[in-house]
Amino acid sequence: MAMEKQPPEGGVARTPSQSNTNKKVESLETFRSDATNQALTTNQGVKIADNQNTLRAGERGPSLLEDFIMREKITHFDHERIPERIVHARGSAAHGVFKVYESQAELTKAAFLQDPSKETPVYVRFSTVQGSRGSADTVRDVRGFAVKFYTEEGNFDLVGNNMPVFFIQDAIKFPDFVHAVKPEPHNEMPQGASAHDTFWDFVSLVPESAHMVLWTMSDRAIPRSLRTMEGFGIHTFRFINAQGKGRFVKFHWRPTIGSASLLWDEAQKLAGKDSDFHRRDLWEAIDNGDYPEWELGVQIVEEEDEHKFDFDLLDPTKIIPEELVPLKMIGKLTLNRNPDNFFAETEQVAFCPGHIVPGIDFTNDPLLQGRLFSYTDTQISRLGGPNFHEIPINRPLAPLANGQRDAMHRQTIDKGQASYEPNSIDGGWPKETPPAASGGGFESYTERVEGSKIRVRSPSFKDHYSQATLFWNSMTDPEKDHIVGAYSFELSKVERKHIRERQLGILANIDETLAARVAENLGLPAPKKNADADELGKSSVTESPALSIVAKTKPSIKTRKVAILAAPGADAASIKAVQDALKAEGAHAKVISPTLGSPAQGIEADATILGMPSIMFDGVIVAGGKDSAKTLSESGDARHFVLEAFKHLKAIGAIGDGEDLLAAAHLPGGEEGVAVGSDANAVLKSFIEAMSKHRVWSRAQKAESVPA
Ligand code: HDE
Repeated sequence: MAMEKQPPEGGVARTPSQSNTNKKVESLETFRSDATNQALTTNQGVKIADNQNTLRAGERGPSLLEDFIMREKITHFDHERIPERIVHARGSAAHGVFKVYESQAELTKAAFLQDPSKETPVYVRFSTVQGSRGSADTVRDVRGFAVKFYTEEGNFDLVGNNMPVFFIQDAIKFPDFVHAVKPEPHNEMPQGASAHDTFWDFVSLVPESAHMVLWTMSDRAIPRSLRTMEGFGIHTFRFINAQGKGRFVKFHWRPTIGSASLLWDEAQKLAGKDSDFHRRDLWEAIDNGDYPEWELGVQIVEEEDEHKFDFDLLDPTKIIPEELVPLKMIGKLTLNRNPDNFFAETEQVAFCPGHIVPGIDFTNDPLLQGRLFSYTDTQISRLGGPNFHEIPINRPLAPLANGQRDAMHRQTIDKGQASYEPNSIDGGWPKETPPAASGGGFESYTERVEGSKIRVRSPSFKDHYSQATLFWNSMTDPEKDHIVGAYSFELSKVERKHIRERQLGILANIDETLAARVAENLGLPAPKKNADADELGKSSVTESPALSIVAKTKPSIKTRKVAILAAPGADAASIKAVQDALKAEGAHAKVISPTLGSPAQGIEADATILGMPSIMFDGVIVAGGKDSAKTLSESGDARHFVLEAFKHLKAIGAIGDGEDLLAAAHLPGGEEGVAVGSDANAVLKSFIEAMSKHRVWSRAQKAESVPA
């Protein structure tokens, strides 16, 4: 029998300092089941002799109710699914570790932020928001970026997104927002997309959404990879140090390989050709040893500076521009292990913004305050009761003991008679731990609060446009074009004209040129800014390069994917040269051929042209060899492959006769980002240089006329 016994849990006296990374791994290992060399059994441990046939009365007779083996198997199967998450249903996750660069004792007493030699285990789940569990990865949507730190002082969940702001300011609006963005209730369409009437109806009526909607219409909503996304805690939190001093903090995750996005055309095609595109990319990167990494950055604001900004720190629709408060990088997150079982780990992991540890605390952000309630509540119906913390992936590394008992699916066998505190029967255990500079019990930060019991929005939350304008002004030209394209695409799908017009009004309050460009595509008159829009507030920062992805591109091709197009008769030497050069740069090359088999001596095709189209790669190189070039030039699929790569602004290279394919596809040589020639090394040099910029932006206008 494969299952192992549960370890003892409640009431075990262990000191907090005992734990380390290995313990988490060990504690999870205790629950892992490996059926190697195990007999097939029922859930009661009875060995099964026949797993092929139901017990029946006679060879051709009816099945018998007494067949406990068949009934147990089918009953369990009937209940395999649990409710998917109401939002963020589609997700992928991985194990990893977090290490702080140096002690952050001045800022916080949180134990996992003190010692640079210590590794804290983490489990990180990325997700889309709108679509159901089986929806496509590359839809236009916000991405969840949820990190569970298994610290020695208990679990800390940083449940963030890949955008630093949110659609609404108050938690009470969340069900409205989610009902509007989810597929429409009458026909359950569209899946995984916000391009429909109810979403735009809601956001055009709720101007506080303007800033975040602009982010979702930007390239941030179609990341190239989960590994190239930034992450944000969004809300302002607090750090508290050992002396009890509190400071405000915003959390940021920055990918070390830099940020990159898809183009909208690629994202849409990928949704059909590989709906697991992001999930696969994350899995393969970890499998290949290309461990994804992010730096943790913090923006710190002293308490006395709380009111010095032109926005409210408690307003989750605002960023703190880095020009006002720079990012301080304090540590690194590395994802280094794929899960063993999707359901047990990724589907059952339960995050909650309320899971914090001493040294970290909340603020009064009204969105955060509502979230503190919602997440535990949702787990109760999703995971079947209040014992979800006992599921292996959710168990803290820190020892736990309390008087909580029973309930659905309780696994712990609590010893002793006293499930209350104080008690004199079990020696008074478990007992409170007074707060202390380190290792003490959790103590909420003391904050003076006074006011009337009222339902109002603070007037300091009323500026809905100036940071949206800041975002728009900080975009490069191609990014602005993409934003115009995204609003135009989405609003063109909205059936009700009055909704399109109302949203254009919001855009005019952000930027009249933006509104005019979208209006033109919708065949509507360009609206003017509302007379009072500027009265609502002004941003002291008017441009912030940190908000642009293109402006921050890191020149590297590390972990990027390159297709080497080759047909039978290809030149093996040039293929080998390409493979070696790309490997040396940390990129991955795949040989793509019209059919599987061997296009050149000693070279095997990794995939077919139709099986792995150009949208799955960051660049394409056509191998040399006369026969190969002839076959490729005559193939519509091969011509489409390079045309599409050209349209998507990817680096293209052709060695020797390989250039014939570019000519057959009517791709002129000498274009920026198109390297051709008989010297493989020279071609590779320019190819690598072009690909390290991720895309050849200067080609954008020309690419528009390419029909691929
Ligand atoms: Fe969530 N959110 N949320 N959210 N959220 C959930 O919890 C909720 C918000 C975020 O990978 C749910 O376990 C409310 C902001 C992520 O498992 C639910 C409000 C941010 C994930 C819930 C918000 C997030 C969730 C659904 C407004 C970024 C996926 C399933 C007050 C800072 C975590 C679940 C994972 C999931 C409620 C707004 C991020 C229903 C009420 C803002 C990354 O509890």
